Amino acid sequence: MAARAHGDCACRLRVRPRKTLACRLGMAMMASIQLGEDRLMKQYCDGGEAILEAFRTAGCDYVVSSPGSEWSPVWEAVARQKVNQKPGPTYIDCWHETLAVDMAIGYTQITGKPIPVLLHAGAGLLQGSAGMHSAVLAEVPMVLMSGESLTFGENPNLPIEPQWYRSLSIVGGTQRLVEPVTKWATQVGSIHTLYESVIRALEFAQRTPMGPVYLNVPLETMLQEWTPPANKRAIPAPPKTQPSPADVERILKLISGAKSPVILTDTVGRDPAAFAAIVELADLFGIPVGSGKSTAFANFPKSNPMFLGGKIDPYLKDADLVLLVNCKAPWYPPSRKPTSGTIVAIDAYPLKHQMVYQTLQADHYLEGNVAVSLRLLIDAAKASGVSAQKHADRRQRWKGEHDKVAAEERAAEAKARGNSNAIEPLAFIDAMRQSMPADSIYVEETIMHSPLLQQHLAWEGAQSYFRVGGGLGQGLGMALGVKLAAPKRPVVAICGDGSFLYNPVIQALGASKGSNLPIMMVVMNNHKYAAMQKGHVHHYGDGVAQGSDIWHGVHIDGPDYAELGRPFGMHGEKVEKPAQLKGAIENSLRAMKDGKSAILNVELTN
Ligand SMILES: Cc1ncc(C[n+]2csc(CCOP(=O)(O)OP(=O)(O)O)c2C)c(N)n1
Ligand SMILES: [Mg+2]
Repeated sequence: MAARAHGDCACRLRVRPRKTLACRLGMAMMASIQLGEDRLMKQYCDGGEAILEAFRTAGCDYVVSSPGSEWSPVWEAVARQKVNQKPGPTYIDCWHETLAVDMAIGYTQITGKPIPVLLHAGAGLLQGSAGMHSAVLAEVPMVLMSGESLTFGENPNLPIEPQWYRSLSIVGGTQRLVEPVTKWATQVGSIHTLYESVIRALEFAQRTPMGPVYLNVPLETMLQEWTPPANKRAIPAPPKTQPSPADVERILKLISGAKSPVILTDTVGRDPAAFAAIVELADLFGIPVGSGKSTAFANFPKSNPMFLGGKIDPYLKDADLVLLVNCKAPWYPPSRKPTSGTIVAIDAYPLKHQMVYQTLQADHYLEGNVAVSLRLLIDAAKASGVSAQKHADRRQRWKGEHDKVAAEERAAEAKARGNSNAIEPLAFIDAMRQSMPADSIYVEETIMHSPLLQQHLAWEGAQSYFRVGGGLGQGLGMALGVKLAAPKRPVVAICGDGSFLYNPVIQALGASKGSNLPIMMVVMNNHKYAAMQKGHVHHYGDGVAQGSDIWHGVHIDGPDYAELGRPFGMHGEKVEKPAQLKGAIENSLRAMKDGKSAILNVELTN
C-alpha cells in the first residue's frame, strides 16, 4: 500500500512552516538553478518526474489533461522539462474531461499512438467516462490517470491538502468508478513501481484487445523521491500477431471455391495498411464490399468498382461466403443471418468482451492483425496462381452494380438540389461533395442523417471518415484530436443539433483557439431529436403522442449555433437557403486557412 510506502520514506525532517513540502519530505533535488539573486529554483526528482520520464521513454507526443490538484508533481516535471530544454511531450490543458479524453481518441485514431490523459480524482473520471466508454467500444489504446490521497493529512510530515479528506475520495479507490469503461484499472501504490507501471500501461493499452488503461496514482506515491532506473530500455512497438498458415490455407480455399463471396466491414480502415490490403483482396477475387451497420471508418475507396457501401443488403441472400472483416455485429436480430452461406470472421479480436451479447454466426475465424491476415491471404492466393484475369467476369458484374448505385446516388443528389426553397439533408451533403477538398477528414456525430452521410460523402483514402460511438457529445473533441494529428488536412465535425448540444462546446472552442486547431463544425439542424420521435413511434405507432402531436424528448429550441464562435473570433454562418451552401463552405475553408475555426448552422427540412 502506498500509505506504507510513504512510511518507508527516508524523511525524518521536522515540519517547518516556511519550508516547501518537498524539502520537508527530504525529496531528492537533481540540482538547483540560480535565476538571478533571489530566485533559486529547486529541481526535484520525484513521482512527477517518473511519470513524465515514462511518457518520454514511450515516445508520447502529447499529454492531455483537465486539471486537478494531484497533478502538481507532473506540472513541476513539465516545467523542468522546459527550463532544462529537454525533449518530451507537449502538455495540453483542456477545460473539460470529455474533451481531453476525446481529443486523445481522435489523435490516436490517426496516429495509432496513445496519448496519456491526466484527469482529476473521481469527479474528473466520471466526467471523462463517456469518452472512456467510446474508447472501449472502439478499441482505442489510451492511458488515463488520476489521483487520490491515502494519508488525509494525518502524516505530520506530509500535509496533504484537506479536500482529499473532505470530498474527493472514493471508497475502494477511484479505479472502481472506471472498471466497466476501461480495459484494466488499478492503483499504483509505490514510487518503486510507478515508472514501470506507466510504461506497462502504455504498452498494455496497445495490446489486443486495445483499449483504455487506467492508473490511480496517489499523491503520496507521486511526492516520493524517485531513483531513475539504471537499466532503462527503449520501448518496442507492439508486435503484430498473425494467424497460423493452416488457418490461412483453409480460408483461402473457401474464398477460392466461393461463387458469390461478399465482404462486410465496419472498421477495417482503422489501419491504413488493412485498408490497402482489403482493396487488393477484393480486387483480386472480384468481391463486392459492403458497409456493416457499425461502420466507423472510411473502409474502402468510394469510387472503387467493388464498393457497394450501405447498398450491399440485397446481395447477402445469395452470398455463399461472407467475409466479416472487422465487423462485430453484422445483422439484426443477431442470430438471423441473411444467408445460408459460410461465414468467416476476420479480426484480431472477433469476440468482443465489451459486448453483452454477440453472435457472428461464424463458421470459421481468421484471427490476428487484420492487415497481416489479409496480406497472407493475398500472397498465398497469388502464389497459388490467382491472378487479376481469373475473376474478370465477376469484377465486371460488380462494377455494373457499383455504377448503378452511383448513378442512383447522383440522381438523388440532383433531386435534392432541385429544391431551391429549403435545404434538404442530401442537398447539404451534395454541397460538401462538391466543395470540400479531396483530403478532408469527416468526424461524424449525427443520428438520422448518418446513413445518408456515409453513403454520399466523398472519400477515397483511409482515415477520411470517423464515426463517434458510445454516446453523444464527443464529436468536437474527437475532431480536435484528429486535427492535432493531421494539421495539414481540413477537418470537419458534422453534428446533429441534438448531438452538438451534448458536446462541451465552449471548452472545445477554447481548445481550438488555444491549441491552434482550426476545424469546421457543421450543425445539421432539424430543430429536434428526430431519433427520439422515431423511437417513440416505433413502440406507440397508434398512441396518444402520435394522435395528438404531443411529443416529449423531441423538440429543440436551440440558439443560432453559428453565433457561438464569436467570442473566440471564429467564423460563423446560419445557412437557410440552398443557394448559400457553396459560399458558406468556401468561407469556412478560407477561415480555416487563416487559422480560425468555423461553425455552420445549416437549417434543414428534416
Ligand atoms: C450522451 C447521450 N445522451 C443521450 C443519447 C440518446 N440519443 C440518441 S439519438 C438522440 C438524438 C440526437 O439528436 P440529433 O443529433 O439532433 O439527431 P436527430 O435525431 O435529429 O437525427 C439522443 C438524445 C445518447 N445517444 N447519448
Ligand atoms: Mg436533430
